[in-house]
Amino acid sequence: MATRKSPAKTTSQSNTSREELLKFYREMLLIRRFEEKAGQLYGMGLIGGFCHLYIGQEAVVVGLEAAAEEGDKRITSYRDHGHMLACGMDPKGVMAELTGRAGGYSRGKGGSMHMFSKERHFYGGHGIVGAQVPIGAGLAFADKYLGNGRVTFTYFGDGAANQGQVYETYNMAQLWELPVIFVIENNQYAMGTAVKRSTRSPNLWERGAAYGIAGEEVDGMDVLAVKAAGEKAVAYCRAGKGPYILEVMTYRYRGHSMSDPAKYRSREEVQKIREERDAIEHVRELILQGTHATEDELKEIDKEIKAIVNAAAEFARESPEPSVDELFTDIYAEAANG
Ligand SMILES: Cc1ncc(C[n+]2csc(CCOP(=O)(O)OP(=O)(O)O)c2C)c(N)n1
Ligand SMILES: [Mg+2]
Repeated sequence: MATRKSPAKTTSQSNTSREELLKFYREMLLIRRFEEKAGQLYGMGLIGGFCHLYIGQEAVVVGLEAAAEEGDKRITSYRDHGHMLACGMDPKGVMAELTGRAGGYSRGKGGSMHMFSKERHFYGGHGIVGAQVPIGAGLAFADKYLGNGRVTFTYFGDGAANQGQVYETYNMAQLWELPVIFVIENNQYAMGTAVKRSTRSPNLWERGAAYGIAGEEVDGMDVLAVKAAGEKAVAYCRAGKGPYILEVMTYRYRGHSMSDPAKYRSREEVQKIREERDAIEHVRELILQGTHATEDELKEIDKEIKAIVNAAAEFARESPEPSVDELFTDIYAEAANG
């Protein structure tokens, strides 16, 4: 990724209000602090199984959610905590699910990778790499059938972008002109495989051209650029022109999951991106340079966010484990007419 010389290069900066910058700052910080806390709880043995943190990628979901409207849908992989927080799910319910407690979104039975919210139109949380991509197109198919003008954000990683089912989905989505935005979160690595080691065609969004699908690359460390690209993609889909691909260039600071020895990259590489490209730091600079808020006001926001995250962790720890009867619930769906 190129080094950001100055925050002034941001495209849509002049149209950005104080309120919006502060909103982005708050939302990205909530994800970062929440994930740091999840990492701590994992270290304490309070979260079991796998836990994939989103630290470093915050601008992707926050920017795209700013382009979404009420009723639009989202679906993603196992790296899903940020997506849930950004679409308005309650941090308490998410943290309680991570810790396997009854107060969680799946009543403690799903964990990190299996959470859903009908109210917030969040369709998971999928542990099988790429599995959410055809499901995302299916959601968009339903919306097109119903003619409700909704758009589905279908997120997947650079590693998933090499999966066959992605291309079967591209074909059908373009054939049926489905209102789906395929968001490739290119964080440069799959589990430990760098993009350049897994593909000779590094521009992943360009693969849509084989199906006639439009798309573009976006700077995923710049929340304003992500929002602008998201608005363009949403307008395209809502106009009935079919699917759109956004390849959002980002970076994850932590390991693939909590149990990753990270031998495939150097500490210096991570440090350099944190120092030069961090998305939260970028917005912080814009706020301070534009005198939209003082250091003290930003510290107040940091405090508020920490309190929200601490309350979520407290709620999770106090919530009971699911009762044994829950073993037999949520297995079959109730038939709508029966
Ligand atoms: C079908 C399948 N194959 C392999 C795995 C193991 N696996 C889990 S995550 C992952 C890497 C995916 O990388 P990417 O799509 O770039 O997503 P990221 O983790 O970077 O968000 C792999 C190979 C899996 N869960 N499902
Ligand atoms: Mg990846």
